[in-house]
Amino acid sequence: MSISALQKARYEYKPKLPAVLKNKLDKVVVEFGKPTESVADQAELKALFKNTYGKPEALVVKGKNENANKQIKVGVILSGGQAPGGHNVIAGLYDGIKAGNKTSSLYGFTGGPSGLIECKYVELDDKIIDEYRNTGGFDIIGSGRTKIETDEQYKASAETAKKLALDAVVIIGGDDSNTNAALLAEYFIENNVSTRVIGCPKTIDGDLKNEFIETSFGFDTACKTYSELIGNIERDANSSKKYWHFIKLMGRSASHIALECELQTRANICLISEEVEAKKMTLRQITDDICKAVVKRSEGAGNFGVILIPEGLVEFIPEMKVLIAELNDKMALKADEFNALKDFAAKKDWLKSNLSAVSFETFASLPEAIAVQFLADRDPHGNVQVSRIDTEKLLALSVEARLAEMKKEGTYKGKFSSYCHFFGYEGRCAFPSNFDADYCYSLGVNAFVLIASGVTGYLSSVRNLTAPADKWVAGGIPLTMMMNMEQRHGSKKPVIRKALVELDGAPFKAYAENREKWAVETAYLYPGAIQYYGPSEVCDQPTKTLKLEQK
Ligand code: FBP
Repeated sequence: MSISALQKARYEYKPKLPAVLKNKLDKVVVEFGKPTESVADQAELKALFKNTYGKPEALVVKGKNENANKQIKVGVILSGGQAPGGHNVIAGLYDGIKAGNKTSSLYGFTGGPSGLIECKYVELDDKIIDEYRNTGGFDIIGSGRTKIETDEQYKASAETAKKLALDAVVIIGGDDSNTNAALLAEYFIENNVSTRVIGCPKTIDGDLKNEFIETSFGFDTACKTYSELIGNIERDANSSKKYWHFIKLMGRSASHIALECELQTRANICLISEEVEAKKMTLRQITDDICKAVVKRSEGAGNFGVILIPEGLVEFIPEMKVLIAELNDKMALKADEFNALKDFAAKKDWLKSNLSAVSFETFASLPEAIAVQFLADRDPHGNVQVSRIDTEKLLALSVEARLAEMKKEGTYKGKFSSYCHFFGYEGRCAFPSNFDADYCYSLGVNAFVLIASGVTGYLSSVRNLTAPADKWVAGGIPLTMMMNMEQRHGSKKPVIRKALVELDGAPFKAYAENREKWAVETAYLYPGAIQYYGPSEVCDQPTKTLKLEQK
């Protein structure tokens, strides 16, 4: 196999670990804290998770662990969208398992959760693991978005667990996948399956976080990759001074990626979905705000600029939010009827009699090319696939139309020419930054410690992440602690609550304090490419979001 020079060098990189995980793993145990409660809907969740609700927090500390050297069998699943560092979680888990007992086995379920359901797996060995250390991607075993939700799927998962005599399954995933991990842990206990279930917090979106999960892995690398590209575009825009760039950034509902990239690059405008929702801003108001900045810059800096747009924005614009919620419900409840409709015209007709008048009006006001995207297939969790809606184009068209009106009115004299970009897939499989490489490897080793401690229904947690890795704190957080009840597929379901951008949080405030200046002046920052080798202040820094949150 031919490999790049960087890949070869990254194979040799030794991820940094928290001090406690550098001990021999039979010399660490977990210490339990107080029982926990879910973030909301305690009674409903307690009833649904009879065996796993309310478990105590776990902290990894020094101590003698007699179980660490037992021979065990563990299965691992990569679930959902790719995030840099997934391979290192598996490498850390593998190294932990083998350090405990060389005859223990790690099975990688292929293609995501469906691998567990269909019992499709590969046994991971030194050769496979060594080929993927410190590399991006999920190609070691592949990923998938199958949700384990039907009785048959639960039964099949239990059969696989029993057939392979698994001591544990580790699910590496985001909020939805870890919700699945919680349900599976409960199902296994309820059905006398001894396999334990441990989750790992993955998602570039950065929305799986709380007091104990400071960040999900992949967010750091993805944001740094996008910020490099945004910085390059800013320099290009500032050189030619003739284009406005509308850049949509992945992140699903949460605007964490857009906000982090804004702090790293100081683009002229960064829309924050959570603020749009809080201020109930309509598409027209958002358009007017952008136009104000375009006009001001046309009178000073020039006819150019850069705008960052979180991919979930449409879901937060009040009229669009109502429309999407109605579409989600109707498309789920009358799926057969909807799926039988032949073309867009037939679907529009059907919507006229199935949506409220207001929502139908909103739908009809969208350019057809964009309206079609609102009707695309939902993901297996029932969410609209926001990455498929060209919000950046919707905004660019809307701004262009408004500026044309303003020109007629004589309130705008500049020239407006726009380019649209969408950065998402570009950042999900980058070589993990040192931060993500270290964090992920630690999460993997820590997952083994949790397994060896006999817990189930826990999320591997490594925190104190703005300190040097040596000072990171390892532990486990009960999955039910992060859950509440939400409307999904037309009914209420237990789910891990998404952490959206907090408008009174330090990262948003850092932007809000500067945004008027950054909109009008050209205050761009050019972060450049991720550096893997060199001084620590260049190579090992966590995100600005994390630093501001932990100040
Ligand atoms: P996860 O939530 O599974 O981590 O996925 C994150 C994400 O990259 C989102 O930012 C994006 O909306 C979505 O995946 C795209 O999904 P897909 O990979 O199926 O196109």
